[in-house]
Amino acid sequence: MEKLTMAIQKSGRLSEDSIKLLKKCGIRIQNGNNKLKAKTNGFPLELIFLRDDDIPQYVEDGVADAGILGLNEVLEKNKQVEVIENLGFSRCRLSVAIPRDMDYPGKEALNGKRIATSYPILLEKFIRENGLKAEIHPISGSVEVTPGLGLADAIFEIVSSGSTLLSNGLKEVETVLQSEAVMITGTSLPQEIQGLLDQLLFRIRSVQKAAHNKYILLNAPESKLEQIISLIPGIKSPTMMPLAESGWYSLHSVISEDDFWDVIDQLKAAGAEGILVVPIENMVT
Ligand code: PRT
Ligand code: ZN
Repeated sequence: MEKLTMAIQKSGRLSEDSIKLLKKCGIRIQNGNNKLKAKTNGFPLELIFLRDDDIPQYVEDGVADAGILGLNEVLEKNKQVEVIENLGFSRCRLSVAIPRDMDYPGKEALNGKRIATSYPILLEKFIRENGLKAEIHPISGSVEVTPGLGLADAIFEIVSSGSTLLSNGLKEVETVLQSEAVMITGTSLPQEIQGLLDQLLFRIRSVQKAAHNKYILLNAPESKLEQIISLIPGIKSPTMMPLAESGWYSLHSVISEDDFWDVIDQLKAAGAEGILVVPIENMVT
């Protein structure tokens, strides 16, 4: 039987969440992740464990049908691959940072400066698109220490909480890219593999939808039913069950995480009582 081959990061910031996502899709790894390859249970999927830098090349070459890695790395490597899904974890940004006490009237402050980075391709693009003249210093690792050591005037690096910048006396002045983990594939997959990938994507989207929604249960007085039901329309309409106490109903529905607190406030104001909100494991709609 055909199998989908997917490359994920061997060890690093993406590994755990990549495996966790697969697990939520009902996929378990058979023989641990310290080997190069692993079989899985629960889906016709084989995993290859690689450095994230190598994943785009393996996918372009067709050694792996798909891969999970940061968008920043996909764009830097610039291979013939397609980003087919945002996965919502490992969110970070790629930014320009300069010493805290350096003036920054605008991007032109970077003219004539030496910028250290482990993303030279993306930095070159940023410099070109903004018509700047700056010198790129490609280095790997510990980019943030280079201004302090006099090796660079500015840096172009991944920022997450900002604490590494802070502890190195740097300030973020330009956010060039918002990144998160994404799934990539080759540009033309065999039909059968594409079918498997679509099945896997269906599971991933169900898991993501579930993570964005909550199950809500509440008690509503009969006189306020119409108003309360309109606040929690759910997938089709809420479930409604009479309570033992006459004149009261229990309503069950699904609400989105985005307007969660607004809806709760409106429900309370409308007379809902005993509101319970619980996580949803999976959502197949
Ligand atoms: O060994 P391999 O090559 O596979 O791994 P790697 O060392 O290249 O990558 P890894 O595991 O460090 O990161 C993998 C991916 O995670 C990156 O490509 C990003 O897409 C994403 N990611 C999310 C991050 C961060 N957050 C992050 N904070 N990657 C790196 N950092 C580093 C950053 O380089 C900087 O030095 O953390 C520091 C900044 O963090 P804050 O929180 O102090 O701002
Ligand atoms: Zn890497």
